[in-house]
Amino acid sequence: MEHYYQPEIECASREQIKAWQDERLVKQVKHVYDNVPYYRKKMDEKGVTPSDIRSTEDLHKLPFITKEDLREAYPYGLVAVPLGDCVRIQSTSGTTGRRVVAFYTQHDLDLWEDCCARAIMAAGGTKEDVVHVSYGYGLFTGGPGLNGGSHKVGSLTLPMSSGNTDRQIQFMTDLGSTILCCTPSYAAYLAECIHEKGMQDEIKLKAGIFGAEAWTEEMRQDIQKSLGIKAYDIYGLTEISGPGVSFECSSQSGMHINEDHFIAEIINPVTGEVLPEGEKGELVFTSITKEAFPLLRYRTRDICVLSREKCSCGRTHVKMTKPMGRSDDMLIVKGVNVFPSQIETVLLNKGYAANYQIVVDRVNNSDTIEVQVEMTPEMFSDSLSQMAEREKELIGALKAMLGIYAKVKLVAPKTIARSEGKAKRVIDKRNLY
Ligand code: DLL
Repeated sequence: MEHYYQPEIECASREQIKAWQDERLVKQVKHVYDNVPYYRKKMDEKGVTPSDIRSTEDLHKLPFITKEDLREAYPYGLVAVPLGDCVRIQSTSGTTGRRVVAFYTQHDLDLWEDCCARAIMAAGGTKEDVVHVSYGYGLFTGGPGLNGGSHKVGSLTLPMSSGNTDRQIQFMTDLGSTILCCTPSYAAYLAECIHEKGMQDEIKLKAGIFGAEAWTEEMRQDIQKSLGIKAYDIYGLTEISGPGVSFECSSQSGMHINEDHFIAEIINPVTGEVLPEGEKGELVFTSITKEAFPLLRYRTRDICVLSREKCSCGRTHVKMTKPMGRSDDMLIVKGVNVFPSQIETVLLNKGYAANYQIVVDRVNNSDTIEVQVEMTPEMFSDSLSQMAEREKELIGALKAMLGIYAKVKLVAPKTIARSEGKAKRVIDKRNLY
């Protein structure tokens, strides 16, 4: 067994996991209270002191941290160690005006890379593998995280970063990449290009570790089929470290959360009330081992369900479902909650690829939603009446899924821009905020 599969941790008993969490939580709350005046004020306002937190049962007493807090405390307000002890900064792209800057000590980087190493090993990675990392490098956590994890596993690491698809394919075939790490939308695009070049028999990939954006089960099946691999999901967020907060194992049925480092809760996003296991709600994380940027009860906005059911892989850490959308990315169209993942499910079930864009607008005080979908090359040769028939069929299927009318516009193959990082699926023109 390789070093970074850590059965003594990953398959520990629930009692052992709880004991680790209790002990680390108490220490972490004190660390934050003593060193982060911003959070100390929040605790004081709520009348909570570190001595009130004796175990995970007391977690609910602590105040939440939200993206708004991060913005208010930007850039250094939540750092819990002297800046001289920090060795790295990572950041989100900030495309929604919400740049997040996270800080790491060397110890934090080590633990983060351990988490990514676990993810790679859970996808079958060993030191014999060639790990092809096509997540962006730089401020984005995807490249650096998987790169560090791959080193820890001892795999030969290809730090490709994103972009230059021809070069990606060239390296992949020349060097015999066996594990591909990138966003699922980029994996789908790479697969498309590999098939176009007729090079599918020249690639040696056996697995992919795909995350950083929502993707459906249907998209997994498509990617697995077109690349001839097993596709594993990986989840994480900059605020809590980056990729590897949770990852899929061989059972491909939800992602194990690294519970020795992160305590997960599910809350009602409206009331903040903690929900029992098995209920759908917003995921909240408390990082119990981080030194530089330890967030307590951080509201991720990701909606999912937790499950402690026995996993066939033997790991005992709690599993989270794929995020079913974000509470803040959820579209409300004509008063109805619409998640882009619901639309993707319909499209893939109907034989389309995951190349689509959702355009929401408001005309005469009424919301409109249009789904632009790329036809496959085979469909493109359809007659106009066949196309009209296809649009009608999709409108019906979308209505059944969403409960509202969505206009459908079929567009020619390759007209929707491909992404090398996270795909931009939604254009909301309503300016509601
Ligand atoms: O996306 C970290 C990451 C990199 C994860 C590479 C996996 C692989 P951020 O840019 O801070 O960090 O974005 C975090 O992306 O709150 C989710 O909404 C979304 N997200 C991340 N992984 C998944 C996933 C990285 N597997 C935000 N499925 C999170 C669905 C995901 N959404």
